[in-house]
Amino acid sequence: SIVSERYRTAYHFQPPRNWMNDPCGMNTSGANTCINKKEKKLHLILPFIKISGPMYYNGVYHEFYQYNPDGAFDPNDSLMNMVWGHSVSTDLINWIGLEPAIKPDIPSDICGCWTGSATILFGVQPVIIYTGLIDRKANQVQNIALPKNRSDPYLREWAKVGSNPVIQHVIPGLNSSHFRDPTTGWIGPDGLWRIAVGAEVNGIGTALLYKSEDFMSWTRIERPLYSNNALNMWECLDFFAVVPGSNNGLDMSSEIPSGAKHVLKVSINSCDMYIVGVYDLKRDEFVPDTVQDDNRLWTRIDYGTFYASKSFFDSKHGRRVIWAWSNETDSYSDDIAKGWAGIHSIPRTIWLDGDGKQLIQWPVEEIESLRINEINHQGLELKKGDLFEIKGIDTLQADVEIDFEPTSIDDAETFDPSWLFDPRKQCREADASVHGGIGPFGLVILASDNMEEHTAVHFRVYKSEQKYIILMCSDLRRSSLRPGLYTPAYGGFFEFDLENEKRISLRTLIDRSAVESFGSGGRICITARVYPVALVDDDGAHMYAFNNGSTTVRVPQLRAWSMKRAQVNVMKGGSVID
Ligand code: DQQ
Repeated sequence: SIVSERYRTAYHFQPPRNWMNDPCGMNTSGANTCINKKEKKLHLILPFIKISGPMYYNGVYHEFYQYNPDGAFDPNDSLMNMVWGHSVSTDLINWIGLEPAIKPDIPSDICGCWTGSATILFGVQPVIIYTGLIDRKANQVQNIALPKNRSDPYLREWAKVGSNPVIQHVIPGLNSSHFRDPTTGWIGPDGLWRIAVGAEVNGIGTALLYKSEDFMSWTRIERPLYSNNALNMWECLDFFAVVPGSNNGLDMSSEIPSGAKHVLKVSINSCDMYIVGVYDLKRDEFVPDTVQDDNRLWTRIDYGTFYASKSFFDSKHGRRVIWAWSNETDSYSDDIAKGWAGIHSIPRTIWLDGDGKQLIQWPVEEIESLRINEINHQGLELKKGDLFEIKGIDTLQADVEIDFEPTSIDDAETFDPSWLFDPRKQCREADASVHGGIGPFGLVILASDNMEEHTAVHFRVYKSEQKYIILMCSDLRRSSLRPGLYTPAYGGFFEFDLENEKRISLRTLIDRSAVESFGSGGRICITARVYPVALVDDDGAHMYAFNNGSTTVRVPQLRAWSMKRAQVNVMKGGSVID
């Protein structure tokens, strides 16, 4: 229908139709690793695999994802038939859809193939480890699948090993319906593989740690990798190493340089949050730099609709890349009418800031290949109440980069630390229409002629003792006139060295129903889903830069582009694979 097509994104990842959720495991093949002693060992351990030298897939990215072949609804609700969709790409932007990689067809996954991860053992042997649902009570175990033919560059077919399930729940106090989402494996100094699995033990969320010599038979290490007082299980754990201040990614199974930090990412209560710390190799334990028991204060990967993220080391470019599921925020009946539900965020390079505390994310540079029709403004000045219309690009499919420079830092309002517990409340109360000292300033996008519909992405600067704290909001409350949508004002706070940095940057990727915003060079990210009527009616939508604070804001640079449509799971001739 016209509705489904207008809201369908043009350059975000999604299957041609039906429901999609978590990214399950992505990896580049083609790590040009030499055969070493360990690989010889692998040859002994996996005698059924002929190792014929370093495997070279020529930089093919594989994306696996939770997919419902039966419709645009969540099959987890009925605990039936979740499969692993599979697509391949050479640039993370254009994707070729393939047959699902794994489907429920053995006793240990008969009610669903849930989330898991891909690991490439020693650069040569791809392995999938995933959660299987063994019954309608959602009891969970972990299974393994291997590619049937490693010389197929697309690794189309996967075979489950005969020894499945490779991990079963035998731990006292474990809730076996909360035991899932194994991570990508990494090697410890003892040469053994490790994986972490999210679980609820005695009612507490925990990251269980397992080790293995051959990736097939696993023993649990008694002490968990990490646990705190979380009352729900952590879904979709991700564990990776980063060097503060360096945007070079690290392969968790290579030597980790001294000075590196580790990041534990957890998904809980619709939020992806992370803790930075060190991995104590002797105790095989993750030790956070600071313990924050109140998880409302944990830093989030993204403050919007962004869940179940997974990162991987991209050996083609030496970077770590993360992406996540962004679900629809329209209604169930809208999804059924559209025939599709769920997209993935634009893949982002992720690294740790020089301060060792804050992750930075930025859309992979390949996305810039879709930019056309650049427009460029320099030296604008936005006084209180100014609205500057950004014209000359496709406002429904755009990439906008804008820098804001307050002309004075004297008028910042005073920060109240209690706001940290609920930034969304602050975004509602101090919204784009509420005058401030420095800010609100930002973008108004997807706006109808009379502004009845619009989405505002903006900043407001506060002063807190010795430092400045900025609130970034993505306010959807007026994003659509349609009823039945989830339209919150998303928001988050970040610290900013206003005296020295001066410029506060905003990049927003608009892709029809997706709005992904990156504040301050990627220090804070907010992904949102919007469904304006203006978009459907083709009235066109307007885009503005605005300032509603008493301090004049200079815009030294504003660049914007229309974004071309990417080839996402589209076959030659325009038809789609399902
Ligand atoms: N969805 C999966 C689970 C995961 C959850 C099932 C997160 O494995 O824990 O599709 O969205």
